[in-house]
Amino acid sequence: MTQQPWWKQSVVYQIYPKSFNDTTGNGTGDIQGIIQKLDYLNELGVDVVWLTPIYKSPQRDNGYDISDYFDIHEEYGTMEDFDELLEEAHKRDIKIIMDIVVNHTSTEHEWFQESKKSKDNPYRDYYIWKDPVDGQEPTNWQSKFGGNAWAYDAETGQYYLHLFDVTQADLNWENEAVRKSVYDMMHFWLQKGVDGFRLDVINLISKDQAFPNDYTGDGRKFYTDGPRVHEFMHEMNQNVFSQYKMMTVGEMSSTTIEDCVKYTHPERQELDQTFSFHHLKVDYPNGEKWVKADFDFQQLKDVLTEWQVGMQQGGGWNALFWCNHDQPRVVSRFGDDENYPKESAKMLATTIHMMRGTPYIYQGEEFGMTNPKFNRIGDYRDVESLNMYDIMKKEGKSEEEILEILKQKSRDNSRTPMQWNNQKHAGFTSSTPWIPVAANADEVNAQNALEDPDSAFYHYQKLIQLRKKYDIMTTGDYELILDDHDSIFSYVRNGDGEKLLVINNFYGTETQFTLPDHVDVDGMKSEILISNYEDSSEEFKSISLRPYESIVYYLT
Ligand code: TEU
Repeated sequence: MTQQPWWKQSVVYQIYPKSFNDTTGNGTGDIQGIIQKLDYLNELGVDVVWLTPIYKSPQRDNGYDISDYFDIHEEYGTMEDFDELLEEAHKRDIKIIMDIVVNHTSTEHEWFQESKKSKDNPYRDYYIWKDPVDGQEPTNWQSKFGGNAWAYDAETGQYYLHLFDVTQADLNWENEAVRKSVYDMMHFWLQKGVDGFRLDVINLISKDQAFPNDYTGDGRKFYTDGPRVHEFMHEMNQNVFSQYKMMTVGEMSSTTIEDCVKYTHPERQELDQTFSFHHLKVDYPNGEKWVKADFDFQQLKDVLTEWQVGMQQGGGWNALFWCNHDQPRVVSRFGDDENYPKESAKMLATTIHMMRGTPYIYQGEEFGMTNPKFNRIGDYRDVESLNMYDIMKKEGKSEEEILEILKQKSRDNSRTPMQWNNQKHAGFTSSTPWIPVAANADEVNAQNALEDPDSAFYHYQKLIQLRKKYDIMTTGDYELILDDHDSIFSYVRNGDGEKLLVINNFYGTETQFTLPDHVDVDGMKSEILISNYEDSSEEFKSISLRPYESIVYYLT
């Protein structure tokens, strides 16, 4: 086949170090814990590991609040541990990508400490400071974690912008010195030998310099894919990325297809891949996250399809994912973690891995970890969840109602400790973990999955192997079929004289699949590449699908 960039045929595994594996017995995961599990990742077959932030940080937002970009958070280990991890991973042909958080820093970062000292401090312009307007916040923009996005500093009489927590101050990307400092930091990690970056909320770095009030929304239209963002991304590419063999994936908050095509079109030299989140808002009625709601299946198909087709036509490249450390567990969200945990976990894996893009697996997803369903507010740790708890309390919601919402929506749903085995604390730690282990750890764990040839783990392993063998998984064009079927998500990947026919039943009831006439399969032979029932039908034109049944046919 035509030569593809290596990262198009790769599968990435996301590690949230805090919850992965604790070797020191302090209840928090660490770098040595990751090294211990590299053989496990090798068995799964992933090509790349993305580490969420391991830098020095006060941990208000679990490391997305960085106080020193050149040092390792002490609970995770030392720079020597990191160097060892890099070496051990590379020995096994596993690449490591770092999480780069440069929309903001912790207010404990030296730059901010200097910046807040006085209006004429050389670092003042590293951040976004504004005078009060009528004795109030400079704009009505809202923080993503709740409340106004400006915080007042009494000493200098100005406000600083924080789109996230009050301890996460936004950097001023208009300032060239900021950009230069960021590029220098990136070179430091790349020269160590890391293989790429995941760039946190990178589409929020360019703010509308008029700083207008937003009378119809929360302010995001004035900084999302902002005025100079593509210029900054190209500059970053020229100053840094283009000088290394590496991959880049940008996390894009509330973005558009048009912008993501721009970010990832090879000729524009910005980024390689983008994460977008619209398919994960199908259980946010009217865009509202903090309510309990079922997901809208038709919307899920429509949104994913729009992105598949739009990015393909524009020449861009998607990062494919269901789960990360900010999202609830997919088997609890779009599957059935009680009645069909295995079937639905595998079906969801197939649905996303067979699409056009680079798939990401979030730790524990590979053996079907579920939401923990915490019953007490005391079990939650996430700054966003705790802020929203207070806000919902003030709005007059009952404790019970709030807990039901958090059970479905909290970011902590994916942050509970990795369930390695059925020993105490799921084998994650020898002491009390920083956040409770989910109650189903005795059943749902890596060891059980490894011992069961029919587990989701081996299904993921197979999907990864198939990607290496069938180029059409990377190159085929995506076409949705049975567009408005109320329980089947089916699509075709079209290649040159070959096709993948992907059929997924998204519900726990039987349903009938009939291949539409317009799909031209005349004279084609079929072979089942992967399915989640032992005896799936060889005949693909008309199939009676069982609960959550998922089949992929290779047609030539
Ligand atoms: O998340 C960006 C982001 O906007 C979300 O996914 C966020 O969790 C959501 O809007 C809350 O409703 C990234 C990181 O992945 C997240 O963990 C950080 O908290 C955030 O940036 C700030 O660095």
